[in-house]
Amino acid sequence: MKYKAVIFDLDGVICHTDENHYQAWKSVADSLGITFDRTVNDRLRGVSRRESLEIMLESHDEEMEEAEKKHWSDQKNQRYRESLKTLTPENLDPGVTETLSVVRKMGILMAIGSSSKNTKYILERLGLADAFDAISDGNGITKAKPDPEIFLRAASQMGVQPEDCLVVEDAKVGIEAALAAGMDCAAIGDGTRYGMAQYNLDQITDLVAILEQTPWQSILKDLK
Ligand code: B16
Ligand code: MG
Repeated sequence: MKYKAVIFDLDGVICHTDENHYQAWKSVADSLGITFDRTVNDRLRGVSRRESLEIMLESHDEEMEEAEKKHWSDQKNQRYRESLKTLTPENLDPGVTETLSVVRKMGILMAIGSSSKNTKYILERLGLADAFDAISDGNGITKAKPDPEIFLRAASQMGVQPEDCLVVEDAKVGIEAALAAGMDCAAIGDGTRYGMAQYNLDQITDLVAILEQTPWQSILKDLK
């Protein structure tokens, strides 16, 4: 096997909570009278909550005090958490369940590498609390994506080298973080627009064919 471990991003890869993030930011933007659309939202993918607020405020005319920034950042999280209450294992795409099960059977380690501080709560709601060998999330990190810290921490928790890991990401900053960590990356969704990752996935189940490649097959592919 070319890879010993797969590190999955959470929002936008394992589940559709990227849409919940969008709706929560949209509702905060509406409260503030700020224009906010899906194009701006794509810039928030993988970015920390605080940095997301700063990006959203780019089109706000008035300067905002620190205390007010904290208030709106907390508001966004409250509205986001409220929307997560309806999340159940039924919300998992069958392709995700199938992929996790096949990768597990292949003997490849699996981790989550997410910027979100809500990672563990979401995994619990989806019935995936024990599905991964390591969880590296937005809690306790010093630098968010595109810094490689989240992914390097996941590799270290699994006891594997960065070059043995494949990251699955939907965010530009997430792909940058994977490459900066010295890992290969498979982009999915919005992430496929940037032409930066080693692989582009049409759907999560496409991952299996990549993992089944022997090192020799991948050398041939690189030569083509
Ligand atoms: P939270 P990922 C990221 O998760 C989201 O893509 C990004 O939109 C969000 O701002 C960030 O988590 C922080 O999330 O507010 O829940 O701590 O894509 O890295 O799994
Ligand atoms: Mg994501």
